[in-house]
Parts: sequence; structure tokens; C-alpha cells
Amino acid sequence: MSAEYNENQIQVLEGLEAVRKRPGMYIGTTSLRGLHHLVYEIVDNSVDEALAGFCTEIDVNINPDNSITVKDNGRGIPVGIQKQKGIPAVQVVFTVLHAGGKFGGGGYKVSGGLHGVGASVVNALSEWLVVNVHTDGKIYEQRYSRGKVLCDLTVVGETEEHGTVVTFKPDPEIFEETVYVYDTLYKRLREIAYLTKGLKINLTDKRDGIEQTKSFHYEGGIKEYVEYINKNKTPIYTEVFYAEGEKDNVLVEVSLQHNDGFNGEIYTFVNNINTIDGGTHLEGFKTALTKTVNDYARKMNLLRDADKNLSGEDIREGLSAVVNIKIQDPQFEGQTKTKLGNSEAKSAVMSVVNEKFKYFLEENPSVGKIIVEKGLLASRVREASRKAKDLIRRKSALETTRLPGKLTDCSDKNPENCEIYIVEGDSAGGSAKKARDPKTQAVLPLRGKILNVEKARLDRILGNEEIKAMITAFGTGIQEDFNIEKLRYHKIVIMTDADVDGAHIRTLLLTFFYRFMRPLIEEGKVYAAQPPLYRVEKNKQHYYVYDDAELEKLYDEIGRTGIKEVQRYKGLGEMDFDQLRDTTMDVHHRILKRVELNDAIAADAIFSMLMGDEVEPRRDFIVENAQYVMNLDV
Ligand code: TSJ
Repeated sequence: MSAEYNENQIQVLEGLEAVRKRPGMYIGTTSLRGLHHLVYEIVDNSVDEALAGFCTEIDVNINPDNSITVKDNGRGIPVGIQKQKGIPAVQVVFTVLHAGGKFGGGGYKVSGGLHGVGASVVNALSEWLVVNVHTDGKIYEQRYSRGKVLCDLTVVGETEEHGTVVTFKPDPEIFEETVYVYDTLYKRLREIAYLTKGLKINLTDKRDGIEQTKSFHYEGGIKEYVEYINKNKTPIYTEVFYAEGEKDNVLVEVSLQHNDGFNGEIYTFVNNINTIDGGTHLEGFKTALTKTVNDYARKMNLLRDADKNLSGEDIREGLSAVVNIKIQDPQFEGQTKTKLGNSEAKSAVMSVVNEKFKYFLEENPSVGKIIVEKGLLASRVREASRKAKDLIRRKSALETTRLPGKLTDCSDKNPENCEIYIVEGDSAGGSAKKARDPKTQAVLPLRGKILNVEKARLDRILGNEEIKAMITAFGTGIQEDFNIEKLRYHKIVIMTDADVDGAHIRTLLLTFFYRFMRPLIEEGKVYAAQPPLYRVEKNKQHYYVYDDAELEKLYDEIGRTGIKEVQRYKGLGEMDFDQLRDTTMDVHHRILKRVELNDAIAADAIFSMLMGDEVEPRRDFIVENAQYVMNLDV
């Protein structure tokens, strides 16, 4: 060891000793989180090299002893003597606490150009660390222990490669936990790969018995990120918008696509850090998106003159988006320092989105139309539910919510014991009233015609007398006011005809429940009755059959000869009340199908599709997809 004991060295030792004394100041925590943080600190340096355009691939290995190896194919950390300190630059990187590398209370590190930030902290907190630099045909090596240099930088071999390899073992004297979690590294490295288009990151676990490996490589970057977010959702157009640009030294990347859901998911990043509380870049994105869509809608006459502008909230319904910026000197605000404060970030994102998204809409007018229409629908629903809620509030303030006249209630007052049958049509409603158990079964007939003939608009649905009757009968209120404790029946049974109109009404009801009383579905309170399709009589015996396949099976069993009658029920109304009781309502014999959240989501998706103005495709769609509306009819 030839390192001179000069003033520089003393400073270095004092610096890294400070890191070991108060590790929390530098990496936040010495828990499992801090342990993983060490990996990110090292990887960040390779990512910077990739951003500078010199590195295309990074390997991260979890070794059998829970040490970590990070390798890149960049230029290699410079090995020449650094003038100021008189030692190789790579040694400076690992032994000098960088001013920019503060954590916790201080600022965040600045990406891009400032190499070695954080490396000395990792070194100080490692039991041992080895760095290999491949450059100019040689392999250089230096080793450290707990931040202290063990030997001078030495040439240990020859190479044709270029790049940097760092292996470190976190110090068990510092960390409460020293066992790495593959899944944690997996998620963060995948995120980094999405945020750095073209960069390939390989993660390999070499520990005994749990060996595994995974590669992350996204040529499309955040465009693929949005595709990934929407993978298990239903996008409402195929194109994914992607744009990048630069303004005032802020690099901006944005991508987005709408799905048919209601919740927007906008992920924002600054220098690869997830800004969960958003900030100026998010504000800029929202402002520009709202403006661009409204400008486009006006220009293309998609809004009527009387229409107000679409609100940002309505435009962002079902939006999946990623905003990724790189900025020189990020200012973070808020309790957890996860909210960006730089004002130049707002104007940079705005200018990129305003320009590029406008262009995208003009290039893809069909997408523009879909986005505007989705926004209009969202705005109608919002307005309608506001009105409906007002109405309900006023009502409950005025009267002691009288039960609707159409409702034939049950006598038991304990909701646990009670059920309500929502029945299509007055005549079926009549049979159901006779067939029910008056103690526990209530009946609410819906006049199917009205729901069926009316345009399937939610605002109209909320104005519909029967729907209003349902809201009062259930007693729960809707949306934010919804309270399942007040539910007057623990089972809600939808009983509709096994035909197209019946399917349509079910779709509307499920959509309504899904959007306005979702916990009903989530908590499994909604059921579909299963009325039979046929009644077959032979030798004074009768059989109820629920679909055509089952009818064929019955023929196979009992033979076709001697069958006295095959009655096909076109609707519930054709059934005698005692038949209805025996097959569909009697708790001992009926079959109920519990409605799953997925059924309701599917219904809702179909509903959205049925929003079109033309009647024909809508009918065709219902006919073709009746079984999806709920597999009642299968
Ligand atoms: F810093 C570190 F030790 F944590 C670390 C740095 C760890 C790993 C795995 C890689 C790296 C690293 C650093 N990869 N690539 C670089 N590049 C530079 O440090 C470098 C090389 C050349 C030049 C130049 O201007 O010629 C500049 C830089 C920053």
C-alpha cells in the first residue's frame, strides 16, 4: 500500500466514516429498502453512461453470497490520474464523498454527467467492493473494504472489451437485512428499462436453488410502458401516442393511450425517479392535454356550439400515460420530496404536448373522435349523477323516503333474510308476485319497453322511473353516498326473459350497478335468476330445460317418442305462476347465478359500445353477444 497519508486522504477517511456513522443520512434507511438502494446507486451510473450514448447493456447479478455485481459495456470509469487529488479518477469515484450525492434532507442527485455519485456511499457501506475497468486493452482493478483502499489501482489482465464491473457486499454491521429480494430488483430494473428506451438490462439470481434470469429491453421505451399498463385493459383505439422533445434544457418524453375504464393512471418521472405526488411536469401535461383535445374538438365540430369545453377530468377518464423528464437541477417539494417544483418543467412539457399531440390528433382523426366522444360520455355521466344525487339528497331531506308504489315489499324487516326480484315486464311481475314467498321476497317490476326503446344513455337511465324506484327500494344511495349498511335486501335478483331484450335490460342494470353501486357487485349481492327455456312433458312427468344443448341431452335420455308437449317459453310472462315459483323463485329449487365483477365490467364495456347512434349495429351486437352480456343464455 503506497497511498500517501496526506491531507486528501484524511479528508476522505473522515468523509466515508461519516457515512458509516450515519448511514440513514445518505441512503435513507438501513432496512431492506436501503439494502436495495445500494444497487440502484451503482446502476444509475451505468444508466447515465447509456444516456450519454456509450452503453447499451447492463448486467445485474445477485451472487450466491448476496453480493451484487453490476457490469456495463460503457467507456469504463476513467483510470487516469485526477489532477486535483493526484490519484486515479476511479479511486476518486469510490472514495470521495460527492457534494451532489446527498440524500434524505438534502437535494437529490443530478443525473447526466456527474459520474460516480453515490458510488463512494455504497463503498463505505460495503464489507468489501471490487471495481474492474476494461479500457484500452487492459483490465484495471482496485479493492476496498468498508470504504478503505486496500491496494492501488492495478492492471490485472488484458481485454478487448470496454466497460465497468463493480461487485460489492453490503456490510452486515450496517444493514439489518442482507438478503436481496429478486422481485424488488426485478420491478425497479424493469422500470428503468422502460424509462431508457433501447437499453438492455439483464437480471440474474445466482443463489443456490433460486437461480433465475430475466432481460428487460424496450425499443419503444415509455410507449411500451403504456402498452404494458393497458395490457389487461381494453384500449379504445390501437395507436399509442408517443412524443419527445427538449426545451430550456428539459428533456421531455410523453406517451398515452385511453382504455375503456374510468380511472386514469398517469405515471410521472424525473431523472428516473417516480414522482408519486406529481408536480409541475404533471400539471403541464394535464393543462396541455385538456387544451389540445378541446381545440381539436372545436375545430372538428365535435362539440356543439352550446357545449361547454370538456373538463380535464373527463378527458382523462380511462387515460394511461407516462410523463418522463430529465432535468438539470430538480427541486423536490412536499413531505416525502416526491413532488417536482421546477416551473420550467411545466412549460417544457406543455410545449411538447401542445405541439406533438395536436399533430397526432390531426394525423389520426378517428382517434381524436374517440377521445372526444369518451370525454363527452364521461361529462354526461358526471352531470347526470350530480343531478341524481341532488335529487336524492333533496328527496331524503323532504320526505322519509317513501317506498315506490310499484314495489311489492316483503314482510320480514331483517335485510339479512330479504331478497328483491327485479322483474322484466308487468305480466311477469304479476306472476312473480303470486309465486314469491311474501315473507322474504319482494318484487319490483320494470317496464322493459321503456328501458329498451330509450337510447341507452346513463343520464336517461337515471331519469328513468324504474331506476329511481330501485334506488329508493334498495335504500343505499349511489356513488360517494352509497352505503351498503343501508341495503334493505341481501340478495338482488335480476329476472329477465332469455331473449335479446332481456339481455339488453340486464346489460343496462349491470352497467348501472357497476357505475353507481359498485360495492353491490363487489360484495356479491347481485344475482341472475335462471328461468328455464323449455318445459317437456312425457308420461305425466315434466322436465324443465335451460338451453338447447340440454334439450338434446334430455331427448337422448328419455327418447323422442311419446313426448306429449314441448313448451318453449318465449318470456317469463308465458309461465304460470306455479311454474315460475318451482323453477325460478322457490329457494329450494331455483338456480341463482351470482354476478361477478367481471360480468359487470363486460356489461359495462358492451354498454359503452352500444352508445353509438345507429340502431342496427347495436341490435346486431346484442343478438351476437347476448351470451356475453351474461352467460345466462349459454
Ligand atoms: F460509479 C460507479 F462506480 F458506481 C459505477 C460507474 C459503477 C458502474 C457499474 C459503472 C459506472 C460507469 C461509469 N459506467 N460508465 C461510466 N462512465 C464514466 O465514468 C465515464 C467514462 C468516460 C468519460 C469521458 O468523458 O471520457 C466520462 C465518464 C463519466
